Amino acid sequence: MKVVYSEDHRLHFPQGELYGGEFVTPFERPSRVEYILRELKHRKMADLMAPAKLDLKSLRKVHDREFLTFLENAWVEWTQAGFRGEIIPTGFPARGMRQKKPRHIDGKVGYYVLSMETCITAGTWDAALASASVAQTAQKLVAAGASSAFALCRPPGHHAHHDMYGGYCFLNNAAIAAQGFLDTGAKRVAILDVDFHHGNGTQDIFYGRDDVLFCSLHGQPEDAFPYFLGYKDEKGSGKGESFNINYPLPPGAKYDVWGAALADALRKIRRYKPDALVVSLGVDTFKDDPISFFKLTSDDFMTYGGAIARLRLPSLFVMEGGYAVEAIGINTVNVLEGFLNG
Ligand code: SP5
Ligand code: ZN
Repeated sequence: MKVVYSEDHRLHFPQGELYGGEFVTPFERPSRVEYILRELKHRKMADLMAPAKLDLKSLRKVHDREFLTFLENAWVEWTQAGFRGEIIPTGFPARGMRQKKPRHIDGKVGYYVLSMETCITAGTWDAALASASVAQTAQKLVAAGASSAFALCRPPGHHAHHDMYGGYCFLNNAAIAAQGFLDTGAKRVAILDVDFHHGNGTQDIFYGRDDVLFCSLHGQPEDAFPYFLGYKDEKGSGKGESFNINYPLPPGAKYDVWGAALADALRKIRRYKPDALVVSLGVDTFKDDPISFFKLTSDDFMTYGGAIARLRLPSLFVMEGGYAVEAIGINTVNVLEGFLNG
């Protein structure tokens, strides 16, 4: 399988993540990618390729122009304001307050962020651009006729809205790829989000549209990040009505429960008759993941890779989460191998 990868992911590595009132080493760390690469090489599945320069067209269809400008300039504005730490805001446009973008950078960050664990650093913008270009290059390989490709993206993307970042995500790589398929001739694209967390950003971006079917399996929002989106009754709006499908699942869910939800999602995707499939591939559904509560085993990842393959669709896998780092390579590559054998 073609694997698109850029070393520039290393430009993004915050010193800290706010977790339980402490600053800890971020769960979303550069070594994640190294474990995946090592396992791909070990199984002789690392047909590596560097990304081409990002074509901004699909990016601008998915993200707000002012939001992109904010991300690009945030670090300079933050340091010019005299701040010495990594970028974490202190105030937010909470319920009942005005949703207007302030002038001061601290306020602007509060306006554009959706969760405070995600720091911006000097290298974040370049790493996010590289990650988006990885997704876009892999998408073009599939659009040009490859039956599948793996975009080894870091930082991840599925929590990034049209105009918000957070949940370790800045640019929505899967959404950029889906838009890329539409821009290169596809009529309909399905996105299957199997990361433990709800793909709130992807949902937001395509909520009013019928040319992208979005299906997400995730920890139910009553108990799991991102907490404020991901309920079953979020079905899309306007002509997007019924093209957004959420499968919120309870703590402790094993493959019997998770796999049944997947089977339902695969049926809906088949019925939609998409021209291409984008898989938001997070392996934080693993039983030993440090921040999640599903109980999938390493074998389960192989099993569901095979189930996805039986859709027989041109398929792009886009890396999202997964924080049990010693197992992240095995679990991720199990999905890809299950797919190739499926
Ligand atoms: C891409 C991705 O997987 N982003 C995840 C972002 C999660 N950030 C907040 C984590 C809060 C975890 N709280 C869990 C308590 C577990 N004991
Ligand atoms: Zn996740």
